[in-house]
Amino acid sequence: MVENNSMIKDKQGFTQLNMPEAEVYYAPHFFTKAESDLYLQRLTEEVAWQQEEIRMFGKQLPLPRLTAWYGDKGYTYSGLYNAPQPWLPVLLELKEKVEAASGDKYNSVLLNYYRHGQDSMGWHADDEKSLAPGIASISLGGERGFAFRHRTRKDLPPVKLTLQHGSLLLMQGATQQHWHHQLPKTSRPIAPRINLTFRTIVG
Ligand SMILES: O=C(O)CCC(=O)C(=O)O
Repeated sequence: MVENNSMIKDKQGFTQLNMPEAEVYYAPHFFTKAESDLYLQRLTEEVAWQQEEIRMFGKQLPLPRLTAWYGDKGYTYSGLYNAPQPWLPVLLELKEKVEAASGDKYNSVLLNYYRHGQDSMGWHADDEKSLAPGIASISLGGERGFAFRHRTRKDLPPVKLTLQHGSLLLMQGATQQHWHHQLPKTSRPIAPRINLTFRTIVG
């Protein structure tokens, strides 16, 4: 569900969000309910989830979510180096499906496991020089709010959506240069959620 946005284009079940200087497409039912339930179960069981820590305010703090990094190349974000683990069959299957839908090719995937509503991801852009602009984001499990805000144009309202079980969000073009995004905490009781962002590390 897209809250305060008009649909400006439809391609293969995708709605393009009305965001200047961005190319963002959302398909709420990219996977069927049965497929989504099965992928959620497989990923919960098969992925080597880790509790990473980051240094903030002079302290080592646990990230408010579990993470895992798979693919051909390692990746550094928030000062954390993620050594790649070899692709699991289930991840290669998902990679093929999102590549066919987006027209992009990916060589790695970051997985996030949000155990409850207090797990979250703060405002950021995936704009590292080592990343190609196209990112494909799959959501499985408890539905969570997600928001974009323009990095400099304060006249533009934030764009909010609910990321549904089995949905696919494509962030392409100049999106990361001009917009930040976040997955805020919620006080609602909420089922665990898995997010996969397929990415391309260049160089
Ligand atoms: O869990 C989400 O939907 C957000 C993930 C995200 O922003 C990221 O991995 O950069």
